[in-house]
Order: sequence, then C-alpha cells, then structure tokens
Amino acid sequence: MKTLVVEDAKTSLAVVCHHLERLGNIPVPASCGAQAIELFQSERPDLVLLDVVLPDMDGYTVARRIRDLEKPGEWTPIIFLTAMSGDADLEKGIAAGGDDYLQKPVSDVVLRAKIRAMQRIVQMRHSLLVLTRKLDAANQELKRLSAVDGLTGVANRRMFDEALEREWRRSMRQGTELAIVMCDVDFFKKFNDTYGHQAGDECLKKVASAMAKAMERGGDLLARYGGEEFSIILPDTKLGGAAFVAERMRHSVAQLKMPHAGSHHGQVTISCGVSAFVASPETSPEALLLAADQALYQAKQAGRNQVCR
Ligand code: GH3
Ligand code: MG
Ligand code: MG
Ligand code: MG
Ligand code: MG
Repeated sequence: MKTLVVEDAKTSLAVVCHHLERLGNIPVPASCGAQAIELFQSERPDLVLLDVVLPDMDGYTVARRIRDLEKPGEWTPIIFLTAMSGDADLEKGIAAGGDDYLQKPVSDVVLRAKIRAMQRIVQMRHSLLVLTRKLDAANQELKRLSAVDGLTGVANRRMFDEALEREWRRSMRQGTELAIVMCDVDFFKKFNDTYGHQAGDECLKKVASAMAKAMERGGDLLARYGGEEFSIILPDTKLGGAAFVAERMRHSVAQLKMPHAGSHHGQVTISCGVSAFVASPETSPEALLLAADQALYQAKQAGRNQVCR
C-alpha cells in the first residue's frame, strides 16, 4: 500500500512516514499542496494523509483537486491529519472530499487502525467493481442470446421482427425500397425422415452458414424465421437486387452438395421468394412478408431450388 503523506512540518512528516514504514506501508512524502497534487498524479497512491494548513494552499483545496483528478469509478481514501480540532473544520474536510479527520499528534496505534478501516472499504469497493463488471458481461451475453438463434447462430425471429419494424420506418422516412427474401429448405421433412433429426439440425447449420457467406452488405440481416425457414431483410434494395442476392444464396446452398435422397434434386436445396416495397401508410410489413411468402410458394410449385419474385 502506497500512502501519500502531505505535511509541511519536517519532523511531523518524518514521524508519520516512519510509522507507515513500520506498518509495511510505502510513504510518499510531500511538503506542500502543489507537490502533493503532482505526486498524486505520478504515484497513484492507495491512500492520502493530508495536513490542512500548508504553505501554498489549504488541505481542503488539495482534497478537492484530488477528487477532480480521479476518473469516474476511482476513489482514493483521504484522511486529514491536523491540529485544527473544531467540528466546523471536520465538516469542511469531509465536504471537500475527505473520508476521515484525525487530530495531531496521531499515535501509530490510531493510524494503524484507521488505515485498516480504509483498506477494508477499498477491498469492498474492489469486490463491488469486480461484481459489477461480471454483471455487465452477463447482461451483454443475455442480450446477445436473446437476439441469436441457438442452433444456427444467425439472428432469431425476435431480432428479425424488431429489424423489420425499424427498417419499415426508415423506408417510410427515406422513401427507399425495402426488400425481403424468404427461404425454405426443400423436402426437409424427408431429410429428417431419411437421416434423422440430428443430421437435420446439422444440415440447418450448414445451410445458414452458406446463406450468410452469400451476403455482402453489412446492413442486410439474415434470420432464422422458424423451423427450416430463413428470412433476409435488405434495406434500400430493389426487387431485382434482392432477387440477385437470393439467387446467390440458393447457389451457395446447392454448392454444399449435401446428399438428400428424398429430394428429386438429389441434394439439399432451398427455394426463395422475394418482395420489395417502399413503405407507406397504405401497406404494412405484414403485407411485405406475405408477398415474399407467396413468391416462395410459387418457387415451390415451379419445382423448388429456385428464386421467384
Ligand atoms: P417443402 O419442400 O415443401 O418445404 O417440404 P418440407 O418437407 O421442407 O416442408 P414441411 O414444412 O412439411 O416440413 C418442414 C420440416 O422441417 C418439418 C420439421 O420437422 C422440420 N424442422 C423444422 N425445424 C427443425 C429443426 O430445428 N431441426 C430439424 N432437424 N428439423 C426441423
Ligand atoms: Mg501544516
Ligand atoms: Mg417450411
Ligand atoms: Mg412447407
Ligand atoms: Mg421446407
């Protein structure tokens, strides 16, 4: 523990420093306010013992400067050591940011006890900070988990719904087109029936990552819409552009060449439906989704493994 000792009387300074050394402390002596503030910044002590009457400024001013220098969340205990014993002096010291107020001459027994008390508070503060940091991390993880699909790692339905509302409002404000792609794995029930549910899960993971790879714009959002359905939100994108992205995704999944005996394509494929609207009060995000869904139905009817708009 490093202790900054601020005292202009040479003998007092030497005595307190000697006490501290005997207590296993490292004293950092200062004989005026300016030096104290300088040493506080360069030495970053764990504790400050502060005289009130100093040649250049009073100890209250030094305490206030120290509190100003501390970053948010930092706290260094300050104990005033002074001959000024009135209640008003004590009150002033605490108001200036001091934590305790001891009268000189101070015995090494009292000094030891007071230092121990401050150390205890420092420890508690430290534990609290560690706990707060852990809580923050846990909160962030919770937030992440509430937005991500557990199986595939892409956004979940909840995040999709939020993003769609947000992008709908943006499209309304800016008059730009908002596009949606709805994708559905072809004959997936048969895939599960043939290879088992676990293989089905693995298949969904690979399909999701193949789709994610086919995305280029940072603003686009891929989500698991449900079961074996995925949806993509493409802000500021026209129908043709969205169909182009969908085609790249379809191709990317087909390129996996995952065997699927139950499909007439012989491998895992997806079908996609695309829609794009400029948001307006006459229509709705639900209508945009419905249009993509209808296009997806067409893609299924037309033989699957294709994109319809
Ligand atoms: P279509 O080509 O018309 O889309 O046929 P399909 O068999 O894919 O369509 P259907 O909607 O009848 O079946 C979807 C299947 O997807 C049924 C369901 O068991 C399966 N499924 C949904 N979610 C999961 C999942 O998380 N894991 C696995 N393994 N299967 C899932
Ligand atoms: Mg003095
Ligand atoms: Mg389906
Ligand atoms: Mg279906
Ligand atoms: Mg399907």
